[in-house]
Amino acid sequence: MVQERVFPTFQAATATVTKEEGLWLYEDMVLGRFFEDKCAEMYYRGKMFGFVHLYNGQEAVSTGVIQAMRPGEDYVCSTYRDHVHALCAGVPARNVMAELFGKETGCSKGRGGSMHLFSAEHRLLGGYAFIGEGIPVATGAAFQSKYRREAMGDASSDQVTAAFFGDGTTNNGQFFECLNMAALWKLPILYVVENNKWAIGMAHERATSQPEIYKKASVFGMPGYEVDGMDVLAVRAIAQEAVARARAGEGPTLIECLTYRFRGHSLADPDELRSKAEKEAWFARDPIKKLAAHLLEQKLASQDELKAIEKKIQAVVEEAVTFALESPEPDPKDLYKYVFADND
Ligand SMILES: Cc1ncc(C[n+]2csc(CCOP(=O)(O)OP(=O)(O)O)c2C)c(N)n1
Ligand SMILES: [Mg+2]
Repeated sequence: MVQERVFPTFQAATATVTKEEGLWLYEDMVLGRFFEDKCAEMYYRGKMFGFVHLYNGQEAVSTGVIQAMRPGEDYVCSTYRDHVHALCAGVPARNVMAELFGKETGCSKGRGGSMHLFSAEHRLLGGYAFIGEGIPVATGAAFQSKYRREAMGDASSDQVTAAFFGDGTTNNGQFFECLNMAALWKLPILYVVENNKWAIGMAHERATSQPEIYKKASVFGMPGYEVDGMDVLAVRAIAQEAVARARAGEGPTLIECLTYRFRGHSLADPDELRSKAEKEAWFARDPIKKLAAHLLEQKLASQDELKAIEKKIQAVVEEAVTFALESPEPDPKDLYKYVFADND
């Protein structure tokens, strides 16, 4: 039995969060949760095809990082577990849902599906089915921001990139190669590890010689942090510092968020390998409940305000389903459309 890691402590009371920010963080996480619960329902009703990987439990990571950036302007690069990153980046729920249904109105025009969400407009660089595939793409995006600014003299090119990926992925080569280059060239990027302890059915400690991933930053001369990934205020505080450093030209940061997925690896996974005790311990750390408790305790929100947000988001998700159901399928005559960059 492997010992649970001791969480770094974060004094939530010291986090300066205004009422407006607190409610926005809450709304953003509730959107992620409700959207995904609806995905599960729709998947089991046969409305989606292929693999669907949900993010339930990990919402504080996506919200904490992306809301510390300039969503829609800065770049976000995801994995196959990409729905919530897309929503946080500002892709409308209806276009994400339509994509999952394979419809023409989806953000990837119905050609991508769950694992390949993309939106140039929202600077979402994509979901990627191969693990680690997004890391070099994100590193390239960070390079172009710097190159435009420094080599081409475009002062407005100050965008920061966030690359999200899992614990298992940090054992792949791209992780090491890209961290090396990003540190060498001081690229404006956040490498965000969603350490949910598992890579499908492989426990992190069984596959990784040094399970404390943030420590790997030091060999590249890069700052590395571990953070309670179930606490959106803690994640946001670390991300704000990293974004400020990146924007100031001081280079990349590795952030290891300790988190947990509340469901199986994908909706096709019976989730029989993780113990009941482990799951229950992590369910008790639900990031949405944690933020709600903080907002209530600090008198930044009332129960009624939180309920009103939930009601509003429920309607957004219902509307997304109606939109997706009523949207047309791609036309077979357009099979070769969007294959090359000149079709948009
Ligand atoms: C290059 C590559 N190798 C293997 C796989 C099969 N695979 C899919 S998900 C996964 C585990 C990834 O775990 P982690 O990085 O921890 O992400 P999580 O699913 O926990 O978010 C693996 C090995 C893949 N998709 N791509
Ligand atoms: Mg994992």
